[in-house]
Amino acid sequence: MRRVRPILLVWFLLASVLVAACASTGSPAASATRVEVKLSDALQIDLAVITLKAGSPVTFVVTNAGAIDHEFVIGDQQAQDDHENEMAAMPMTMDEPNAISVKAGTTKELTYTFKDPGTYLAGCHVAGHYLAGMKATITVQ
Ligand SMILES: [Cu+2]
Repeated sequence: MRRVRPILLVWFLLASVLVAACASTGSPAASATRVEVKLSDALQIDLAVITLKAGSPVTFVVTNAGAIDHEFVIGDQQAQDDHENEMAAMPMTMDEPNAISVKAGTTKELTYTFKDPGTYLAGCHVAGHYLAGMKATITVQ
């Protein structure tokens, strides 16, 4: 007479899995969208996602797959031009809120929040790289 209905058991198991999944993403850092980025010696910046949302943090996980150092600088055209001029005046890469230098063969993270929708660029300003086309377009909605 007494039987556990299989459908209830399935729902219970599903609920347990969901609760476990949510519990593991509790910290604020983990709630940022993560975007894989690859920098290469072919002077390319490959972003896994190029359309992002304004107002929420994005963590760029940037891997330098090359044998030389590169940079990952986020910003609008003006910010890229400014950074290009800075690097021309003093070719020393520094980490800033919108920029990281990534040594050959390493991976580094940069968390950034785009405040306003628009078209942005990611660029590398190691001497000659940006002008040679080491940039990518990011659309923020
Ligand atoms: Cu570069």
